[in-house]
Amino acid sequence: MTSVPINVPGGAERCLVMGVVNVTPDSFSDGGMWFDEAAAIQHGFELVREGADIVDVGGESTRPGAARVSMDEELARIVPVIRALSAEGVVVSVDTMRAEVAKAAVEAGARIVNDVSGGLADPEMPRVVAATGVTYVVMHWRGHSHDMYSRAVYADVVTEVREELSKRVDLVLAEGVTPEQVVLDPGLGFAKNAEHNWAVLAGIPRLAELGFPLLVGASRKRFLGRLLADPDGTPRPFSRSDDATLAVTALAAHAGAWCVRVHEVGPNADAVRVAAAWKRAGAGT
Ligand code: PMM
Repeated sequence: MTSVPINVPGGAERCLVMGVVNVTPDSFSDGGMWFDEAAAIQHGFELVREGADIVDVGGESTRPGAARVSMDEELARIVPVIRALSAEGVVVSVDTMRAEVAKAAVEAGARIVNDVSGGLADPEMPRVVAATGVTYVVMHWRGHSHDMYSRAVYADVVTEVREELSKRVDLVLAEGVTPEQVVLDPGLGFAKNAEHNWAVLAGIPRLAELGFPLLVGASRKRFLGRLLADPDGTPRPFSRSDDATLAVTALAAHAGAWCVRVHEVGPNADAVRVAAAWKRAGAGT
């Protein structure tokens, strides 16, 4: 089993694009749209046609305030989708915090475990990832969604996210995960308010100093809607914040992100190519 899909086509020259398939009735940005199995599978293939290097399949919403789903429900939602996409050669990542779900997903063909809790929600997760040898996205996380904003307290958010991620890396490596398997993610919006998210984005070069590929998930998040609020303060709905997502994608790719996790793949795939061309020109190649 290959580990970090840095080798997926184009990965060396440009930031990768991870398209999102939320097989949930209640995700923040696309809840309900791909809840039906056939619709989810079709959407995954559509994202690949639009330029996704990776398709991230999740069965549990992590939107602020979300309640947890049972493991059986999570498995039933995602395993058939992962199996169908993987069977056709799609690089699939599974968005889950549960070790047993990760194991079943890898058995169904997933090549990346995207654990928004970075191994904190289920202590078995690093061992399962170590045993399977797949890529492991370790995201910065301070607690489950139902009360994560109470944990959004930082003196220096970039320094603290960096230190906390570094501790998670030490722990997962101690459990047998290899450094080549690890991708880090600062977890935009997870126990972070808008100001924290902007600081984290500006801090990408400092987070990259940890020496691992970085995944950035800004797509359609609330901090973009807040930035683009009407004069009366009404936040821009996520459905009209895709252009702002694109701007973040271009800037994050230029700052050195390894991959961006997005809902609208086509325009973001264009944006990472723009950033790559800009970088190449700057490097004189
Ligand atoms: N964000 C969401 C879900 N999964 N995974 C990673 N690695 N990084 C993220 O930022 C992230 C994630 C929540 O977004 P959605 O519900 O709109 O998909």
